Order: sequence, then structure tokens, then C-alpha cells
Amino acid sequence: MVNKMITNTTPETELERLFQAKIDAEQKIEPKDWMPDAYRQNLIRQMSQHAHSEVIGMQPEGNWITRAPSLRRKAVLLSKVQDEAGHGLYLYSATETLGISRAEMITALQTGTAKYASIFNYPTQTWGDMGAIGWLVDGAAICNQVSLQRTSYGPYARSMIRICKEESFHQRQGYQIMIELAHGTPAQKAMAQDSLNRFYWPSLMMFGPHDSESAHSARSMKWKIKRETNDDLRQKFIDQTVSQINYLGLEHPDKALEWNEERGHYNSGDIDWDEFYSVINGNGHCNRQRIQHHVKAHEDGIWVREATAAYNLKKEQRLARDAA
Ligand code: FAQ
Repeated sequence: MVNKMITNTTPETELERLFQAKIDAEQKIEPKDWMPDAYRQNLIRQMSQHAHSEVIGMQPEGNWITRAPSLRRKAVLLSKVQDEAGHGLYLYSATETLGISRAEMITALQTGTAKYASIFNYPTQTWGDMGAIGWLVDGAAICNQVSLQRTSYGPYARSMIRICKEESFHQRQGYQIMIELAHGTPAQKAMAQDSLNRFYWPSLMMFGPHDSESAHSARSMKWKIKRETNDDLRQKFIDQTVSQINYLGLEHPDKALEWNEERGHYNSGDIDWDEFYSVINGNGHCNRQRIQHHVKAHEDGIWVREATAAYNLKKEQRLARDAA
């Protein structure tokens, strides 16, 4: 256990050494612990972007709640979308423990300073897309988030445990939609194939750029904010998806895919990185629409925030009066 006493006069280099020793010993960093400013800033960046992704990620699926093909499907999709809102809220709260307010994070999102997952800038055109999102997008998110359950920052690691449980349910509901479509009429099967074709490559982009291009990976791995690299997680996802596509009886969208006996992994075709950078820099199909919708919803909710603030103030005043 690394628990050497830290005082106001402990030199910065010694603080950094103790901090890294704690991380190396797999101990969690908690909000009141000393941490290098770059660790704090990097976490604020990643965690807030993760929170924004959950919240913006409600829009593509929210688009289909009223059009789901049965009452049961509506109820399931509604519940899934609500779960994503919950994930956003845990993550905003966990990020606030690092000393940034929710309002500051929202401003960063709405002004384009903070990113959110590229995948949510693709339009949802058919019911098959609800299957593909649950199966592939939540599936990719789980791959990443399972490893984040071991991230070094305590509040982030703990929030991931519950989020992963819920994402597993989301992944299964998506795959179940795909099973029904892929084993349905020829038109339904074609719809499933089309959704798979459109969502497969953007799902691979969710893991971020290649390790050699990843600006934050080296430091995030050293500090154990990230436990596996972008390419390793992407490979895991590629490998696990092959048998799932086979089971559906659909064609794999990657024509260059082939098993590499030596590596024990599938080799895959090239990702279109120009498309990835274009989307994360604001030029995807739906970037503007997603942010405009967020701004409108946020403005429409002002009265709720004002009412909550007024209620809290009244409660504090009543408590102060009673205590006097
Ligand atoms: N999209 O140096 P790296 C979900 C940016 S949750 C947009 O490799 P890092 C649930 C990156 O931010 C999905 N931007 O960065 C759900 C950085 O830019 P910056 C979200 C991306 O942080 C399902 C720059 O590129 N999950 O889907 C993307 O070390 C269905 C350089 O990249 C998480 O956020 C991208 N795909 O690694 C909800 C998981 N990739 O900040 C609703 C936590 C990279 O310098 C419906 N996050 N960028 O301006 C992570 O694990 C990491 O942040 C990575 C990126 C792996 C995403």
C-alpha cells in the first residue's frame, strides 16, 4: 500500500513519484488525492467527452421511438435511450469531482471545444439501424468500457461498472433485432445487411485513431487512465464480430478480412481515416443538427434548472431559519 504522508511542503517531484507509485500498485486515485494537473485535465477531457457521447447518442435512437414496429419494441427502445441519459449523468457527476462544473462542460460541447463520439453523427435511416446501433455501437462501447472499469481514477472506474451492465442489455437487444431481420423476409434481410454495411466501419472508428496517431495514448496508458490501446481494443472488436456476422448469415462488409494464423487475429481492410477526421472536425452528416438539437433542448430546460435552484434556495433558507 502506497500511503506515505503528503504535506503542504512535499516537493512536486516527490508528489509525482508517489502518485505514479500508487498507480503502478493498482491503487485508485480519489478526488481529494494529489494529482498532476495534466492527469486532471486529461481525465476531464476524456470523461466529459464520454458523457457528451452518451447524451448526444440519445438522438439517433430517439428518432425511432415513435416509429418502432411494436409497443414492446417502443418500450425497450425508450428504456435503452433513458439508460444512455443516466450514463451521461453519472459521467458528468464523476467529472465534476475533478473541479469542473456541468455548465462549463455543456458550454464546451455546444461551442465545439469538446468532442463526442464520431458515430453519433451518422443518420439513422431504417429500423435496421436500431439493431446495428445496439449490436455494433453498444458492442464497441462495451469493449472499451470493460477495460475502463480498471481505470486509475476511482469515480470513473466505479461508474463504468454499472454502465457496462446496462450496455450489455443494450447490445443484446440490438443483436436480437438483427436476428429477427436477418432471419425474416428477403426485404428484412436486405435491411439488416444495409444497416451492417453503413454502421460497421464507423463502429471501428469509435476506438479512435491508430496508436501511432493517438495524441493522448502514451500518457493515458502510463497513468492507467486507458488500460488497453485503441488498436488492441479495435482488434478485439473485429475478432468478436466475425462469428456474430456469420450467425446472422450476412455478408461481412470488409472484403479484405482474413484470418492470420500467426497473429491469432483477423487482418482487416483499411479504415477511411479521412472520413473519421472529417466527422470529428464537425463535418459529418449530422454534426450541426446534433448540436442545434442539444442547444434547443438545453434552452427549453432553463425553467427546470431555475425551479430547482429556487427550491434549493428556499430549502436552505428554511433550514437556516429553523437552526437559528
Ligand atoms: N469520436 O489521442 P486519441 C457509447 C479524438 S459511449 C470522436 O486516441 P483518446 C454508448 C480524441 O477525443 C462512446 N473523437 O484520444 C452509447 C482526441 O481529440 P481531443 C464513447 C474521437 O482520448 C451507445 C483525438 O481524437 N465512449 O457509445 C474519437 O486517448 C449507443 C485523438 O485521439 C468513450 O468516450 C471518436 N471515435 O482515445 C450511447 C469511451 N476517437 O480530445 C448511446 C471513453 C478519438 O484531443 C447510444 N473514451 N477522438 O480533442 C476513450 O476511451 C477515449 O477517449 C477514446 C479516444 C478511445 C475514444
